[in-house]
Amino acid sequence: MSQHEDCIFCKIANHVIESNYVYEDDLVAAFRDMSPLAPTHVLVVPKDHYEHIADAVPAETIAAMVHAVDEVAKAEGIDHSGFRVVANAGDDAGQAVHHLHFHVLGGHRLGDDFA
Ligand code: DGP
Repeated sequence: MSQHEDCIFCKIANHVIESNYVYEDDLVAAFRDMSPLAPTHVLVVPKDHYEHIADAVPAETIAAMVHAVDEVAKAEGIDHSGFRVVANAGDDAGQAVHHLHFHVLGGHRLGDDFA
């Protein structure tokens, strides 16, 4: 396991700081975004630190993140109504937290933008 000392998502995913968790397994944690843009706005985060989706993320970790999206959608009751998954990477995408995360958004009719 490799975490970065100053990374907020490393701390939340590994329970150094507690959050509002929706799902967790050995590789990933999912918790509610602190500034929700939709009725469901959950972040799926690996426990190891990667900058973004193009940071040589192991296939096993990507698979765990996709599985977590499925679990979150079911737990939130949005698996049939629909949802959106967003992964910002780098400055032009406006990535604010430089630890890989999927936004899972749903619970109302999503617009053409992010949420
Ligand atoms: P992005 O722009 O893709 O890097 O989005 C980062 C998201 O993370 C943003 O929607 C707000 C959320 N966020 C930032 N810090 C925290 C935190 O400490 N706790 C929680 N729950 N969410 C956070």
